Amino acid sequence: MTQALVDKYGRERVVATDISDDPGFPCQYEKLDVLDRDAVKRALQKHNVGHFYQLAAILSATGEKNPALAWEVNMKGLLIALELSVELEIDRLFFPSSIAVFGEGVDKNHTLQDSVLIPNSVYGISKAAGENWCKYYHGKYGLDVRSLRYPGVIGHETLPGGGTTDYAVDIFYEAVKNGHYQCFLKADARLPMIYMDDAIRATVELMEADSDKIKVRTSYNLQGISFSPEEIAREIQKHRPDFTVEYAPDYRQDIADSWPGSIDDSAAQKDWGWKREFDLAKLTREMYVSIQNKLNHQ
Ligand code: AKB
Repeated sequence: MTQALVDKYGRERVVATDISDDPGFPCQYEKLDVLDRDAVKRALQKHNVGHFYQLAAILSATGEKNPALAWEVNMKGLLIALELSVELEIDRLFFPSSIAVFGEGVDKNHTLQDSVLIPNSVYGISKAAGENWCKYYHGKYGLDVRSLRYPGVIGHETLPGGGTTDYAVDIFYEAVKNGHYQCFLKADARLPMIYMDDAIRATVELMEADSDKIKVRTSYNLQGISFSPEEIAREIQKHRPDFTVEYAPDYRQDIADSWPGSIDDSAAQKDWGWKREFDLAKLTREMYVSIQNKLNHQ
């Protein structure tokens, strides 16, 4: 994400933050805890921030292990961002939501934009509440806050961090390294996913769109490609024919069972022109070859 923003705006106009020491961002850097309101305010003022991407979150699987922490980080982090955006008159704020907002009572295929939100995970509850906070701040204070319901995001640069869809990244590392993967979801657990490049492009396109085009102020459904572990394994076998997978579903299967298999993103297509570029074959090729190169050069 940071690299895409640097490519677009230049390194002197982008500031990345993290709770740890600078992991090597290609731009200006601030070490920052998103729950420290004063520190966030100082950083926003110091850099005169116009577009604020508040991406920090505890994901679904980690959230189930530590619900209080997930609620604290996901909700308090957002509320601080919303309050400061109004106070400092930030032009635009981005909030990452998720397919995890969906749970009971929805069609599992092509889940509609306006479907009921009854999530089963703490992560999903925090995202559903967060979306409504965004809509509230837009309505009450005119804050230009925008959001996407991300599917599982698959990329080769960053290692996954505590999500249910993480298997779809792990599987590539294990395929390249060992030719074998033990999957924590069932073979047929079909979920919506998206390749990192498409996810980043969607985010930047949403943030760049004219304000009058943004009709959804909760969060836009974003669909990339839906597949199951056995489908992606078959695709990986085109690159490594001896690749094998065994299935040992754990508590993450319950989370996956509560999520849709695909979501309908026609509102994003219509309102601001969203269109995905990566299908399963292209995603698999990019992931497999990039991880192979990365591991060969270590
Ligand atoms: C997760 O698995 O928790 C995330 C998500 C779908 O939001 N990747």
